[in-house]
Amino acid sequence: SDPSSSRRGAFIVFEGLDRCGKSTQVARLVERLERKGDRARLQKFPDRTTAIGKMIDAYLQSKAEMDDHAIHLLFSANRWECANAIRRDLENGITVIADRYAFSGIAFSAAKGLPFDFCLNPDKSLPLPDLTLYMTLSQEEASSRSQFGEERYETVSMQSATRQQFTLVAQEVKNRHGKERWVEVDARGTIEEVETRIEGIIANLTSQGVQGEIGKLWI
Ligand code: NYM
Ligand code: MG
Repeated sequence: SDPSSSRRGAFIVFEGLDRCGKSTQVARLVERLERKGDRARLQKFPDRTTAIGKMIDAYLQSKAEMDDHAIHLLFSANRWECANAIRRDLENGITVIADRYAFSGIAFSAAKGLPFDFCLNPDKSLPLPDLTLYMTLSQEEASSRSQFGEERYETVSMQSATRQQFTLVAQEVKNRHGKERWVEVDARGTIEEVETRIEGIIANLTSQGVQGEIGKLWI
């Protein structure tokens, strides 16, 4: 019996407020893993390419209006339509790196005033991330980055309310799934500096994979 055969790919999620550098880091990470010969896949949320994703995209660009509950459920549905592919890839030994996940779903919707439990419930039993990296940056720095303010939610007041909700989400993850699954990363500094921090945190997960079954979120 070869113990390595029971290992699966790691499911790693990047979270944070808008313009904290997530997408840049996620893209560089997947590229770096592929260059090393590791199998890795980037999963963006929202995935704007699907039918549901196109509705979300129109909402975020203020080309469509929608009830807060309805758009919340669409963000969740957008994860559910990708859930089987994530599970399959992890089981096939592929590292899945997600740019946002259910944690953004709760934080942004709860920041608008929806009840926390309502925000959490639709994502129950989605694939559980093995690790979430929460990238932190002051609002002054995030606001000064190019393109801040382009989309819905990119206002200082909304980001500040979402930041508060993210602390509650972090607590919920640590309570329900263990402290080790949520790690904060300082997103200040150059792209290379942040990249080095991230690399140090995830090196073992990406090179060795994970033992054990894929967990279920919030279960
Ligand atoms: N967002 C993202 C939500 O409000 N709920 C969700 O479930 C997800 C995944 O969409 N401001 C928000 C956060 C962002 C916006 O994301 C678009 P991005 O990463 O800028 O494409
Ligand atoms: Mg954005």
